[in-house]
Amino acid sequence: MTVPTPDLTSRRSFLRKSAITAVALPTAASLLGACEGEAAKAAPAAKTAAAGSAGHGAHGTTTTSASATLSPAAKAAAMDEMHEKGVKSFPAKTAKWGNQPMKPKMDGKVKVFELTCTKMKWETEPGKFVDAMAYNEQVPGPQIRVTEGDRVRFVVTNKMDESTAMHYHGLEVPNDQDGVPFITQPVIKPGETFTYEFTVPNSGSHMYHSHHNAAMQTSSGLLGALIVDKKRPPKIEKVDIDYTMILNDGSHGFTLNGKSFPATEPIVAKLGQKLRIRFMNEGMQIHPMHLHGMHFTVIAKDGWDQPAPWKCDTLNIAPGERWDVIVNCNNPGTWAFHCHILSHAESPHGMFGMVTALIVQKPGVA
Ligand SMILES: [Cu+2]
Repeated sequence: MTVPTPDLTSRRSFLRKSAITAVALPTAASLLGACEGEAAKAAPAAKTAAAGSAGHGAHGTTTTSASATLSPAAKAAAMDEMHEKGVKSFPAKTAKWGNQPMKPKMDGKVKVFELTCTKMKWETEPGKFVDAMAYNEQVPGPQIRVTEGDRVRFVVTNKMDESTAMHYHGLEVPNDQDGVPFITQPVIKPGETFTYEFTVPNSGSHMYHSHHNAAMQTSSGLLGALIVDKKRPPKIEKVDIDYTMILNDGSHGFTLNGKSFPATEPIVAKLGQKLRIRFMNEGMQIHPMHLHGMHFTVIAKDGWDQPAPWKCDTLNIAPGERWDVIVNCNNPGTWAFHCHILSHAESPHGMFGMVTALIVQKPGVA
């Protein structure tokens, strides 16, 4: 995928060049500490923020003997260089994507989804491997898409060393299929398989996730999108691009679909296309998602149609919520798209975490 190079100001470029020639600037990373190499760029900030500190401002404040002697202009240039390096590396390559569409096996008219839970390492950004719990070795788990009225069966096998259970968040299933240990079912112990089966009752953007030791299991990756199409979708739902964005904020740091900037996935649209975004928050914090250059038209909350579509450019996604929005991609360019709790998106070392871009391509661009 080709991504247009972001438009950097000539002033920043001048500062960087002049600092390098005038004061023989060492690498920005060595000056501000901690950031050796491509991989470590945003990791310290993400780690700090994930640990519950304010995040922003926690890094880059350590004065080394080298940086103490720098002029203010050189310090500014060093900071700019790190920010530029992060942006230029977007979208950075990592080992594997989660949230991949899953095709069911058919048993007569029943759609069967087999999901296996394992512990594994997951690369959230280049070189940063975190401890994950995953369905079918994906974080988020495979994207499951069915239609209202479908008969579905979920066969969940636990190959982890702790128990689990699976809940269908947003679906109005029969009580004994709700997936809450000791309320509606026993736990699925290590080595066991549990089968859920029901007729999909309501449409919309929903989720499946662990409901056992969930603050740990869900933040570690036992989650996925469960999209239920209407039998007869209304005109407003006829779109060119249907994109699901799952937010998370636990032990993996601040992630969009299991990845942190600059390893997040850009959304690429052609000028004039209609884009649907399904926001889903599987984390434990709120995330006001903000798109530059174009507004959202909000059409559904938690899978339920809004009485009338309404417009905004910053939409707060609380834990457990799903919001469906339409974006008319009528403004060409590469547009920043990020959480507006800024400590979830940027540190003195540059952008990290919940940042991606919507790229609206002019006609003729491949
Ligand atoms: Cu946020």
